[in-house]
Amino acid sequence: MPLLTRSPVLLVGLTVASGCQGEQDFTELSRRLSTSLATFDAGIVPIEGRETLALFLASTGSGEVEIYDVYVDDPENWEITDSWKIGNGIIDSGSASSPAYGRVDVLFKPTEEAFYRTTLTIVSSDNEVKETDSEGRGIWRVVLRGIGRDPCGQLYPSSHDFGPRPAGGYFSESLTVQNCGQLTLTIADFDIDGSGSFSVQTPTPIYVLPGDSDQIEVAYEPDGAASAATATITMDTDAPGLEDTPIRLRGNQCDGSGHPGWDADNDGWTACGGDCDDRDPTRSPDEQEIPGDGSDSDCDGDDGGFEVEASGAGGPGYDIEDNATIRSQAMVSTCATVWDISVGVDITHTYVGDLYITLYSPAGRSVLLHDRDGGTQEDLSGVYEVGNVGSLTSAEDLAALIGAGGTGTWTLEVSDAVSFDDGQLNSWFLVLTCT
Ligand SMILES: [Ca+2]
Ligand SMILES: [Ca+2]
Ligand SMILES: [Ca+2]
Ligand SMILES: [Ca+2]
Repeated sequence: MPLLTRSPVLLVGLTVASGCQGEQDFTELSRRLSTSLATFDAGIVPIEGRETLALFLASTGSGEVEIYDVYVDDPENWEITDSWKIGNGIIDSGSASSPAYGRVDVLFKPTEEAFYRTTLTIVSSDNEVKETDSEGRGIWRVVLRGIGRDPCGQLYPSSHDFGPRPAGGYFSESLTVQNCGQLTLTIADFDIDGSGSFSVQTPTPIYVLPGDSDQIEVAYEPDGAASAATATITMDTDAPGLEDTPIRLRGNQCDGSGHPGWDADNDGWTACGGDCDDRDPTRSPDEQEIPGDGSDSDCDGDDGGFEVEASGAGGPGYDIEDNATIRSQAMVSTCATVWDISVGVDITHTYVGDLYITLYSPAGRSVLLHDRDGGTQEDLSGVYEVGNVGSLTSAEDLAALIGAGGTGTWTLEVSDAVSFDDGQLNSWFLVLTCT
């Protein structure tokens, strides 16, 4: 007996047992239901994914509790499973220190990126809870929360140009996938559209944890012809951002390429991107054109400038007499700047060593073409050119006339400085390259 009195559990048990039996006809049993939390979090769940929330229902009264119904305000995103119906929804009696448990499993199924919140209501035979429905049944409410998110992935770079590559080689490049979200992202597969010379070497599936990154290795194996190749790789992934970011690859394709391999002379222009001479860094669209130099410096397809021809009078009336000077004029209507010049003369004379020939430009410059050279040679016919590359050699270089204006009157002056021999200026002409 003293043992019994020192055992509170047993005492309570005895008391309850005797009380119940004695009062059951006129006193209702205590039916009490509760949950451990007022709010349950499902956490972050992928769109179209699902997460199970387990809510334990504690029965702590002296009577069993019957669950009549469990429902949520938002059944589209929160699905109540039938778990609570096990045992016909009846949870045994319990006590505060030793509850009996029932369970409600709820599936959280977010359909879009959003914060979700719903109220879960449990209708039961709980007779101690404050809220009851119109039929006097106990109402217990808890809040369910969850977040719907898409996995987030970023790819960089999203394109790669392998540049000019020899056939038969193997070239690879690593691209980085960064998980930019709070969910694990999955790349299930790759789909390659384009040249079969490209492949993805990284095996699938690829899982990238939040905050982590992973490498995707893409390879290029140029075929025998090493001809231009392109491909677009799309990813089968649960990260919409990645799904919308195709990987674009190219190899041996100069057109539109910025790959340095196509710029052999390092002038910043590729052979297909506007460099008309990829062996010469002084020729590119960046260069200034020098008209008339025989070179298309700015790669626009021509040497620059335009040619102007003009001729002066000659023949009868243009006799070259002893110790006398004659002048003949040629008119040039448009030549802002002279970039190149050649002068043709046709003179009959029995001793050209008597002659001085000078050309005057409208800009006030002059060049001595003939300085009593040639001695006993008869006649003078040919062309003077800049740099003395013409059939006639000038005493002073015609280059002195370059860079100055050419519009206006050009004058050829012929002087015979010695007696005895004479002749005639038959004709002369100018060919100018102008801008
Ligand atoms: Ca170049
Ligand atoms: Ca070049
Ligand atoms: Ca040009
Ligand atoms: Ca040029």
